[in-house]
Amino acid sequence: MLIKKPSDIPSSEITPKSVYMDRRRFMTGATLFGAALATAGCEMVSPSKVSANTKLTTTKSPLSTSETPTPEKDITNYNNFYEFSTDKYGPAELSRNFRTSPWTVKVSGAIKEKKTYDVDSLMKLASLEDRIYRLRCVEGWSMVIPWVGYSLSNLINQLQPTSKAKYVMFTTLMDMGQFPGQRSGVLDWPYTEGLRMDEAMHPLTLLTFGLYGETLPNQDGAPVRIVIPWKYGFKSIKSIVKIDFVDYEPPTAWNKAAPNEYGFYSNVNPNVDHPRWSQATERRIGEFRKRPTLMFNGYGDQVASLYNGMDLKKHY
Ligand SMILES: Nc1nc2c(c(=O)[nH]1)N[C@H]1C(S)=C(S)[C@@H](COP(=O)(O)O)O[C@H]1N2
Ligand SMILES: [Mo]
Repeated sequence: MLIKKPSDIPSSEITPKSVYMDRRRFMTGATLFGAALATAGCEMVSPSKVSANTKLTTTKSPLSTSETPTPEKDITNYNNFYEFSTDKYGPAELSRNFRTSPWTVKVSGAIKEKKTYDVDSLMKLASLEDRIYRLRCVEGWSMVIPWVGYSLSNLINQLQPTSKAKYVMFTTLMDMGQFPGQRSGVLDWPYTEGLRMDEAMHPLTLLTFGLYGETLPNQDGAPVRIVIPWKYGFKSIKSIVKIDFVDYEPPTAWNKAAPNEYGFYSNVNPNVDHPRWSQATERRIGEFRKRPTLMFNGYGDQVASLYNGMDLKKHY
């Protein structure tokens, strides 16, 4: 976000179809190749990411938008995931061999009992829902994404936070070997994010394991991420290994990098401009004409009351 002046990304700049079609074809080929070897009894080659395309059993959610989801090829080829690359088209390629198994998530801090979940058991903690949410990137583009997950409140309730739990802090995996971006100083790694307790408990806040009915592609934050649809996309932290309950406002990656540009709250707000560009409009990926950006990304009816009495220009 510091790198490119992002407000205007014409949809023509999204990877030309031929490029990802080729990539697709290549991946299908690789999978078939791997399958053939497996049949022949060779254990050496593991074709990339069988686990990234596992079908999930889900139910529909009344919290979904009725808007048409952005095509999967855009959601999975146009990414912000700086641990892999600051180039939007980089993560799809660079994350291909990312290891999401085994994967554990540590929960600690002001809760009844510290715990380490295997991600598979974490996924089974509540029933998975299809949640179609708008995602508004602070750079000025947006998508509609059919996530799969359950409200984070399900986990939090099970953990029984104590009265000292005022905020929740999330941390992404630190692993320079797998994340080439972590060898650069573009952000202070590991990426961290945070929510106030009432925000974390809000039913819209989704502990997310999949999209388009399958487990998360690596570039979208496999195996588990958070999605907070009324906040700018960078709050929706990917590939989480730690959830901590604390009594202070947690440091967050983008706030540390540019505090005057990215606040802790980062609620989508068309009336508060980024210092370097307007936030009044956005470009929905795949569309030509810009749309007006909606207060709280259109989720105001559900979340505005969380901020009663707060000056949202000050708490940007
Ligand atoms: N760990 C981590 N989480 C991250 C990011 C990142 O660079 N690292 N980018 C954020 C930003 S800026 C956005 S817009 C969304 C993009 O999610 P998507 O690529 O699945 O659409 O992820 C967010 N979560
Ligand atoms: Mo973003």
